[in-house]
Amino acid sequence: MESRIYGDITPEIEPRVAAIGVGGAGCNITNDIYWADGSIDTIAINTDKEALKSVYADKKLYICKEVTKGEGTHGDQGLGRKCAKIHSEEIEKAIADYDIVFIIAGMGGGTGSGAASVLADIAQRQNKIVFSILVNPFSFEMSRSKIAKESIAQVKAICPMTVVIDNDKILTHGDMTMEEAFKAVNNSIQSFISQQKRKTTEAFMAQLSNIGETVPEESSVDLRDNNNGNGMITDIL
Ligand SMILES: Nc1nc2c(ncn2[C@@H]2O[C@H](COP(=O)(O)OP(=O)(O)OP(=O)(O)O)[C@@H](O)[C@H]2O)c(=O)[nH]1
Ligand SMILES: [Mg+2]
Repeated sequence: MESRIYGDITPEIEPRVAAIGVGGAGCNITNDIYWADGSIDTIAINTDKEALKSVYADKKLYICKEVTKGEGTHGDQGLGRKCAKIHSEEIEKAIADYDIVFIIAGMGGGTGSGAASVLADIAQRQNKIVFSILVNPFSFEMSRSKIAKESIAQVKAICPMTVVIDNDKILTHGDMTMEEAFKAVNNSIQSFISQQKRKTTEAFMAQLSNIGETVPEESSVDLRDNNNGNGMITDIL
């Protein structure tokens, strides 16, 4: 049986986890995580200066004063992508220290739609465990669905562990205002991330605890087992 020897690393080390919100929805959700779960670092990234000011996060990245003049992209995902690429070095530095990252973005606008795949690419290149949590706009936001569909496909092509949450789903839970609906979806995303963080950390620690021993190949933990077999995690609401 093939075996592997791991180096001399202390098994007590816990993985470092970050929730990275990009665009309005992504930053709103990381703001909620900032207040709810101190074990997850939060990074808020936006092209909209005022929106970025209004949220709390451990780190904030403003992308990009030269391009959007701080007003967001007004639905232009090409601009969102451009801004993320211009700031890719800053993004690389901001996320470098984490082992597990959750990229969170609302689809159908410009910033989250354009930047999410750039972020996923940077994180995958740094060999992290990367989850992407994407929010599909309400079906009544019709003009946004085409952009959303294209952007989701771009992220899925890069990040196998992508979760898509439909804002629409919450409408089946009864009458509520838009703000209440957003809050309900945001809460369920927040608790999904906490659960997923716990499961992935357990698998990470199990793998570390084998360090220094001879580990049979078959017993090594595949941290990517948390999906449903086809690379997608779905239906968290
Ligand atoms: N669940 C949830 N969805 C949101 C929230 N804010 C916006 N959305 C959804 O996300 C979609 C994208 O919106 P934003 O995230 O504001 O867009 P953006 O990425 O900032 O893009 P631009 O402002 O155009 O640069 C919207 O069409 C909404 O359906 C939120 O707080 N929670
Ligand atoms: Mg915005």
